[in-house]
Amino acid sequence: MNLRSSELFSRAQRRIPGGVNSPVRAFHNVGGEPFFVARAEGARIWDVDGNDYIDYVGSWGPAILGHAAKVVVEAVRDAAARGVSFGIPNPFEVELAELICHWMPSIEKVRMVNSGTEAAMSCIRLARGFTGRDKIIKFDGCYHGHADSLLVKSGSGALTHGRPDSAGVPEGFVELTISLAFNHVDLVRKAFAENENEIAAVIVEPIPANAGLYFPQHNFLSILREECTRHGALLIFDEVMTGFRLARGGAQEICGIKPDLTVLGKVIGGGLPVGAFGGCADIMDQLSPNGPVYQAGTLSGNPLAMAAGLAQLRELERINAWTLLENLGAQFENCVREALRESKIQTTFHRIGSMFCLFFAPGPIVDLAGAKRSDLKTFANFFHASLERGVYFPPSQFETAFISTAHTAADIERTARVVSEVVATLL
Ligand code: KE4
Repeated sequence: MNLRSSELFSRAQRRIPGGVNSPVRAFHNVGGEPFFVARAEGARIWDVDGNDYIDYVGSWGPAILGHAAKVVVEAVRDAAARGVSFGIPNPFEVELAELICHWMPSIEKVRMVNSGTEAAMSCIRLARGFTGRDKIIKFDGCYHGHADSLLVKSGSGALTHGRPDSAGVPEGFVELTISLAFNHVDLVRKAFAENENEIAAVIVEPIPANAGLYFPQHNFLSILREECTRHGALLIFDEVMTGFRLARGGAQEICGIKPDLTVLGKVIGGGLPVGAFGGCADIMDQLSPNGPVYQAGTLSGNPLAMAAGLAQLRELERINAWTLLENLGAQFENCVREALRESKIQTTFHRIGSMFCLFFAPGPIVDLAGAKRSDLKTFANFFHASLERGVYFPPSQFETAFISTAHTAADIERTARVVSEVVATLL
């Protein structure tokens, strides 16, 4: 038993709901108590009990360069010495906005906020204000943060804790949100037909990664694009996880589809609290102060977060991180598939770039229903056995793991050995 973490957790539970500031950290999906981190560097984290782990959570995505990346730490240190918050326009905001618009051409204007939740929530309000319509379509298992209108059949922690529809969300809010099975084109067409001229937007994770990781099938995303255009609804890509990770231009660069609005977060803040949303100028100009859609934030465009995000994104480009991440991801996939080859356990391994998920369920898995076939008890045993061997995967079957540019071939080979050892114990 890790005494220090356990002591901290019992204290935390007295003053913090569930002992955590975000539910998925509580290990409820895998059982046991969370460890407390002492420090992290590169692909490694050290807990307060003296254990160290190869980290495949990476702060749930932001640590794409690994932890405590030199360029990010120095940028934050330099910015902090000149003041940590102003509430006044600062040059970093302009530089980051210009970089985002350059890398993601569908974004002509962008507004900074402080989390992915805030970005998605604001995007929905903007879509409703721009179209004058109230209803939105989302997809079962996709997670867009915890704004009321989006906590309907959500993924990530809501799914992990078996409450995809949260308490406290008024029925009236939920009635305006239509949640459909991902990859089911017929349901999308039916929803538009039954709600003609009422759908403000379709919001989607282009690569769903909050119910584990699975992929759009048979031109699903291009059909969403066509249907939105045909019916005068806005297409919103939630790229909080995929943005600037899967490619310099995110998932939309890979699939070649131009959404009307994009939600961003995680990587663009270098680990500091940042979200953003952007898109066509004529839509974004509906936002206050020039337009009628109100949205604001004391810490939006905070100089430290902007400096961290700029440093991280510029470093990604300098080292051509996307090629490195694809190579590391491909090596990881080869090693893990080899490790699983002899196993009798039913697993389905999905990877795209530096994002991966090992389902303890038979394939194919193309939507939430498929992900929910997973054997959660076997996943929990896999998680803990891997942790005991120094490998930290996300503490939920309904999450996606991340490789950073700080992971080495040796880390990956060691991880594959651990996976091979662990699955042999799972019979
Ligand atoms: P935040 O409010 O947590 O910054 O972002 C919400 C969000 C929006 N959209 C997507 C696609 C997301 O994945 C997220 C947040 N991701 C989860 C991990 N699956 C955050 C982890 C947590 O809730 O602690």
